[in-house]
Amino acid sequence: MPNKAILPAAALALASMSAAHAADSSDPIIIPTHNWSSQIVMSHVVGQIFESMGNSVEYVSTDSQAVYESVRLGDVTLELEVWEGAFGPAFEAALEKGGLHDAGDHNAVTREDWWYPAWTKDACPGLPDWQALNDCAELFATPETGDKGRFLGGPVDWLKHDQERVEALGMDFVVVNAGSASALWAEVAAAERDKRPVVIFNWTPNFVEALYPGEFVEFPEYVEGCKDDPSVGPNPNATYDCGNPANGYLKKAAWDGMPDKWPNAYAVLQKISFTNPQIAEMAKLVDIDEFEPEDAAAEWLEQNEDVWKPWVEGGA
Ligand code: TMO
Repeated sequence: MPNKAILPAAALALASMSAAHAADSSDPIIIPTHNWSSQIVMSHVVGQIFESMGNSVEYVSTDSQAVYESVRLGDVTLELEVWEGAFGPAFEAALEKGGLHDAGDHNAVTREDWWYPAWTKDACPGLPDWQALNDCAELFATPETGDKGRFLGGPVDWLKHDQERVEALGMDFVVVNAGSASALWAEVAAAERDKRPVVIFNWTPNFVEALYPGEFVEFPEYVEGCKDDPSVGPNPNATYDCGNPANGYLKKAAWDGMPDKWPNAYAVLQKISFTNPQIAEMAKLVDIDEFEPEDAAAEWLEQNEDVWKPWVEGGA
């Protein structure tokens, strides 16, 4: 115990020198971006942190499911937002094949599911229960969906399996996929004028919660196996007969070659951990304040030096 404190000064100096001399490759770190705002801004936030350390960075727009294969193969270097609900299965499949690894969790709790703005509950007071929603299906009917309710889901690459869920639970809803995240917010804004009931796909952390109070629909609780084992969940003959995890993880993933090729950037990646309010703020800078993603990132970095500078300067 006492000896531990008396490390020779020379050994200490040597240890810190060798850490400083393990230089990052001058090849660009390749950061994939997707089709929702917090992920795009966070990618630029982290890219700009890497640049502040002398690294070069490239951004590539990538499909949010296929990206796990790209990280595994080293075509892109990392992924900053692995949402359990949307990407847990793709991430875990790539983990099993090998080539990428879990680079740690953000200090955030995520949820991705069917959601409605508060006024919807005035028309359908049994909410947030999913069976109450189903009993109100005709309130959500449109010419496009006949006498069934319309659920506006996210872009198809988020693979939410909403249609399978509707069938597994025998719901009177039709799933329509939005072409982009902004189409989801436009739907809520249009419905607000006459307080029309709507149910859309939404998630947290997001900027939406600051703009529109609302709630997630409570489906049968997510349990392990519900998405791939028919016997799990209330319908013994169907998969996807449950909601998404209500307390999902948000992880970082990295290519297995990153620690050797960019040791300093990798050390920072391991320390990076954003919270729900920080992630919501990143989305807000784009979706409400209308910054371009790279400017939103610069703004966020300027306002949050106390958060990220210690990751770069703090040493071990
Ligand atoms: C993956 N997402 C946050 C859009 O649900």
